Amino acid sequence: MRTIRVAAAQMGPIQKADSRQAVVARMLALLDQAIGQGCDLIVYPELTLTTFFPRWYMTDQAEVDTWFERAMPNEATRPLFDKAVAHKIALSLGYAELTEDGHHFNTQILTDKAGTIVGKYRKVHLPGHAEYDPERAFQHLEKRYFEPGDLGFPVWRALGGIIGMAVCNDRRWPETYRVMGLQGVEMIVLGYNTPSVNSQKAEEAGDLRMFHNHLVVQAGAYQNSCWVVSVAKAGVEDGHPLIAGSAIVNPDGVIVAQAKTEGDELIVHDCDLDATRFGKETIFNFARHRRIEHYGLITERTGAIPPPE
Ligand code: CDT
Repeated sequence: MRTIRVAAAQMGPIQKADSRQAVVARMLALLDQAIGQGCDLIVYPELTLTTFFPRWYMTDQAEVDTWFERAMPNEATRPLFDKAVAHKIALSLGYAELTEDGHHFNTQILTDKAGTIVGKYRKVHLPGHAEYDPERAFQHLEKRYFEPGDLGFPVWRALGGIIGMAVCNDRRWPETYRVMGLQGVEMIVLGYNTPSVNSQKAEEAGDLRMFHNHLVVQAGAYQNSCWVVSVAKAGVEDGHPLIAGSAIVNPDGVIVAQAKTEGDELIVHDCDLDATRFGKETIFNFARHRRIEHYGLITERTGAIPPPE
């Protein structure tokens, strides 16, 4: 058995007015719980340190940049890294990254147990729109504030296994999992901020949105025979509700732990990485069964083109 004891650290809502320090205090409380339960890794959600600011339309780039981190760790997050190092627990968290040369990414990082950042992922599938959209019930301006990730879908040898990352909307795309699956990924950690309401379809049921949330991570886990740790920022942020439902999914696609609340909540599971072997060596033995001669359209074509009438 190669077991990683994982803590999925669901965060409740973060209001616009909340400081980074106040958020980190909440993260530290969850970290304390994870340490108390002997966890190897704690995973926090997408844009953990702030409210989901892409719902707000901004025209002043200086204001936009206040939501971004110029370094990681930085003054606000240093206590988190220090505590994690002191207790030998690895961290993964999402934040808005502003690079030294002025690029903006929706980023997730992975540290080892010594606090060294061993992996960085930048969100590839940016949902939403770039300009103010009066037709929507509320805005989702990720295409305005972020550039698409420029690092692909790498995986890293860490914590005795092969680990990859994704961010929110990435989880809805099978390509995300498969590119990591083709590198032998054994655990994918990801975070999300998913509105409880469809801004373009008010009648869409909340139950359906939760069904889709779980459907995609369960399918990704099963079809690539890997663990998926899927962590929400949840609850009502300045009047805007986000779904909860953080889950740890096993390589059979079964949810083995799930959050019960819409607040700060830790769920923990012992994930045996050797449990990924059976699926990878049988039904999803890629080398044996994949037929890449028929998959060309996946990378040649972006949008769907139906055949002529
Ligand atoms: N944060 C994020 O990627 N949220 C999306 C909602 C997109 S609605 C325009 C998600 O896939 O959950």
